[in-house]
Formats: sequence, structure tokens, C-alpha cells
Amino acid sequence: MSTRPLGVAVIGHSFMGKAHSHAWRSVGAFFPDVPAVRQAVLVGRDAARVAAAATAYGWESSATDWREVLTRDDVDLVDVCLPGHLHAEVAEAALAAGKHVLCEKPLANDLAEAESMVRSARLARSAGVRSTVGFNYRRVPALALARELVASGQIGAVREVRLAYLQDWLTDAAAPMTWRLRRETAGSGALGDLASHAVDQLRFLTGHEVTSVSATTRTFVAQRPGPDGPEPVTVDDAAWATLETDGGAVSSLEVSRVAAGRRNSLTIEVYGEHGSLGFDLERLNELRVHDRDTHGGTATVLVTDPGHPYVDAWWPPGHVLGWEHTFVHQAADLLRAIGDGTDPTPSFEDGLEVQRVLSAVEQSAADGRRVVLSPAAAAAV
Ligand code: SOE
Repeated sequence: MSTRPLGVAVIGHSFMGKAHSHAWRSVGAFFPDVPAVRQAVLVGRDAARVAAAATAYGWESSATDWREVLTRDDVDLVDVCLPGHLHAEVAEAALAAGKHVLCEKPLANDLAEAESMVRSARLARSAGVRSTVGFNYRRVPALALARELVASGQIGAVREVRLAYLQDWLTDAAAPMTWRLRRETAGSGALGDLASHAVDQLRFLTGHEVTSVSATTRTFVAQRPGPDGPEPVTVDDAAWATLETDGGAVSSLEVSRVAAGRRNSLTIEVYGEHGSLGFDLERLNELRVHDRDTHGGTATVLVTDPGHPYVDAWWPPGHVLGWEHTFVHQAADLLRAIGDGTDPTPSFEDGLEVQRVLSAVEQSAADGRRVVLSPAAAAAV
């Protein structure tokens, strides 16, 4: 196997392209055990803007044509940081060209696209080409520790999970239109953007699959200022749901982008037979633990100790990490899998399972009834 650094191309240079650029720039320094990378090329539509971003974020070059980038022999890994409606086309073309793919969440804008992406990923996998989806909160050390504690039986069988991902950047009706508010580009609103993370966490933390969904969605602001005057908002501002799982748990799911005062609040509570865990993204280095060892109370564990997930790569105990570190961990996990010749997680199949739940939320909200999901539908794709 060649030992030259893997050439990375990031497609898109807005918010996510910037976060991922930071990760590709840092990963080799902090995770020297994984295959080395080169920041080969940053891709965007506007030549001047992408060139400026490439210089700022440490890329060797910039380009405006992603198809041409896929033909380059020095590009081994394609990182898709584009609006949802472009994920399937770019990711599937990259896999067909033999490039490993990291695709931002949600995997796709609808079920048909997600299923097609899974088929492409399976075909590529048989040729040793790897793919993963960017559910970066799996890489928060406290949430990775929570998963380990649940899996080891520390709180017993999980009974209840509360998931809330609340933002407020659309509270003001004068907030302008963006691609995130158009169904044809974003697929859905708070649902795809935020509930995708929350549902992924439910699956990640418990290992359960969702079996039923009862949901309501709302669009509180029907139109917003566009470049040529008012435009209709065609996605949800908020979604609320009750989920049941095949492990016998029940879960609440609340997502909103109009929750005034909640800038980017992801809170998760997991209640088991004899203990519970709690997480708040605004205090992301901490995990609240109540179990048989906490003397009837709840301990706040600062997840920065040796042996805690990911943290050995960084600083001495107590020197806290931030949101951007999750993307570095994501890059490291993908590179390690590529180096080991194993399949990284979350897979495109995981992305499809999340998509099935999001689709059931929409269906339940539209029909005003509970939607039952058929087990192992991904296997049938
Ligand atoms: C915007 O709402 C957004 O950046 C999401 O797209 C991210 O996935 C989430 O982590 C923060 O909010």
C-alpha cells in the first residue's frame, strides 16, 4: 500500500467547509497514529471567494469544478460540505471515481436519494472505498463516554430518552431566506438540520432502532424576505415527536430554530433501570451521571481524564475541548478506518436509518397519526 499522504478535497467552503478545513488542518498534528493527509483542494462556485478561503484555511489549491477534481489522481478522499440537494450527486460520483467519502448530515433530502447513496456506498465498499456521514456529535468525548456507559450496563436497560435541539436564528420574522428554508435545497427545516443529529444520538447512545413515530411539525413564519421580495418558507421551523424503539424505550424529540434565547442548545437525557445520564452542549466537556456509585446524587464528570474518549490526543486533564474538536475526531476516525481497511461509522446505512425516521416524522405530522416503521428496511435496499 502506498504511504504517500492521502489527498483531501473539500467541496463547499461555507460554515461546514470551514469547520472541516480546520479539522483536516489539525488532524495529523494531534492524531499522528492515523494516515497522513494533504489539504489538496478546496472547491467552490465562485473562483475569487474559494481561492481566498483556500488560502485562509491552508489548502494547496482551489477549484470551481468538482467533477474535474474527481478525476485527479492526487485526490483520494472527498468531503461533501454542500446543501442537502447536492449530496447524492457529488457523493455518488466520488464513490464511483474510487474516492473515499465523508458526507455532511443529513445524508440526503429524501428517502429515495438516501437509498441510492447506500447502494453506491455498498458497491464502493466491495472495492475497499470507504464512506461515512458527518454526525459529528458522536465525537463529543462526553457523548462517546455516555455510549460506553450505556453499553456496559452502568445505568441498566434504557427506558426513556429526552432529546432537544433548539436554536433561535429564525425567531425574527425578518430573518432572510436561505437555502436552509427552501424544501428543494434543504429537504426539510429543523427536522433535517437538527433532528437528524438528535435521532442519530438516540441510535448511537442506545443501540436501539426507532419503531414508531407520532409527530407534529410547524412553520410559524410563512414567508421571509428574499433577494426579490417576500418568499414562501417551504420547510418546518420546529418539529416535536414521540418515538418508540425496538429496545422498549420511549423518547421525546423537540427541535426548533425559533426557540428564542436558545442559540445552539442540544440537551440529551437518558434514563435507565438504575441510573441516568445527562448532556448539555453548552457544557460539552461534562456528563451528568447518576448511578449506583453516586451515593443517591448526581455526579458531574469532567470528561477530560486519561482514557476518556479522544482526550488523550489533546491536553492535560481539565483543559477543556470545544465544538470544533468534534470535526477533528471525525476526520481521525475516518482516516484510522481507511488505514486499517475497515468500514467507518456512522455508515451511509446509519444515515439512511435516520432518514427513515425523519420521513416518518413528516408523514405522521401530515396524516395526524402514528407511523410504524418496518424493521431492518436498510437491509432490503
Ligand atoms: C445550522 O443550523 C447548524 O450548523 C447545523 O447544520 C449543524 O449540523 C449543527 O451542528 C449546528 O447548527
